[in-house]
Amino acid sequence: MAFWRSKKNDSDEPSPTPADSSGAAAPDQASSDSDAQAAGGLFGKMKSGLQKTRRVLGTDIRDLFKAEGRLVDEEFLGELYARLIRTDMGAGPAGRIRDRVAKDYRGRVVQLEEVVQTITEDIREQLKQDQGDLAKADSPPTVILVVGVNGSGKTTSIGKLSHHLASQGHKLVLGAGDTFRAAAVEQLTIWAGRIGCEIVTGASGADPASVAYQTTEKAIEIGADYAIIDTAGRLQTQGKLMQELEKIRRVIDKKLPGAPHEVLLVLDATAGQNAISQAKGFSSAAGCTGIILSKLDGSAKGGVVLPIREQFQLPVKFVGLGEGMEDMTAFDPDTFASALLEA
Ligand SMILES: Nc1nc2c(ncn2[C@@H]2O[C@H](COP(=O)(O)OP(=O)(O)O)[C@@H](O)[C@H]2O)c(=O)[nH]1
Ligand SMILES: [Mg+2]
Repeated sequence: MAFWRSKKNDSDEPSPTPADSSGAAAPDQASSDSDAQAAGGLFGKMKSGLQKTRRVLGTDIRDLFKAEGRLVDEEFLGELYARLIRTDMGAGPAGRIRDRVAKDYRGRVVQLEEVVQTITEDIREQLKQDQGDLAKADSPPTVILVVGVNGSGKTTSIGKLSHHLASQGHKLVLGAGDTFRAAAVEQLTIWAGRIGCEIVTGASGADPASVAYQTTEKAIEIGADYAIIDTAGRLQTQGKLMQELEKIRRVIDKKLPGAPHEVLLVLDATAGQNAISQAKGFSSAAGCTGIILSKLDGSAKGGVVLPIREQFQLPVKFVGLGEGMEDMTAFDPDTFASALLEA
């Protein structure tokens, strides 16, 4: 998938996380991950980021089994379903997994590993998606707009994405479009300083659309590869917010026809099923093209990615796995499903 994968060869170790205070770096990934998944750093990172969800799902499912295996009957299927539901994957996806296990094994005594493999495969299939890569304009700059409710992780995700793009040698401009909160402008300015890239800010309370316009203009002027624009997550009403996002998109397109090339919706994984209602509010009005699922590391509800994929015609492009600069990876269904269930 996207560029993160290209790093897999040079990192068997978890990447250093300079700004990370969460202590979430994978401590014990070295031994068991290495064989089937040569993804190395990425797989380890995903696995440790999913620790909380893994603890719920993996432990729960393992608890269903005794050493001699378990008969797959209605009781077992009911218990399995209840445990899947606890990861916030929702009734649809959990029901499909249960039905698949029923179809494959009903009336048989099975071992844990067989069932885990079936569940992993099913999750993988449910998550299959096209267009997981970050969009790229035919000619630079690629303009990326980042939307989502307050606190979902927009600014932090922009920081992480920018850090990655900059470390690949790309030239960037950030746009501090959340002009309603002075702290938001400061926060993005700190990221720009860390990364060493340009930032366009407006005065406090300035028109966010004009900041977006100027950011696009700046990117063209200095020959940047990417312009990444932050937005406010809350106005007086949801309708006003959507109108504003619409206006931001319009002025960007006016400056650079066809832009923004990507509108990324940031959803907070710790919100579990509530992330779905957030997505409903944004996805159509804001013209979203992809999702960043943030804070997977802090969530035991990582299963929520299944209903997100099920209900929105939007690919999950990145997942946030911590607060540090390096704590984001491209989303890859295979890696995700394996990391979720592998012991
Ligand atoms: N653990 C963890 N924290 C995150 C992640 N992404 C963002 N945060 C934290 O969530 C809080 C809100 O993030 P922020 O980027 O300011 O959200 P915004 O209001 O949408 O811009 C901050 O304390 C971030 O450090 C993540 O992937 N993992
Ligand atoms: Mg912000």
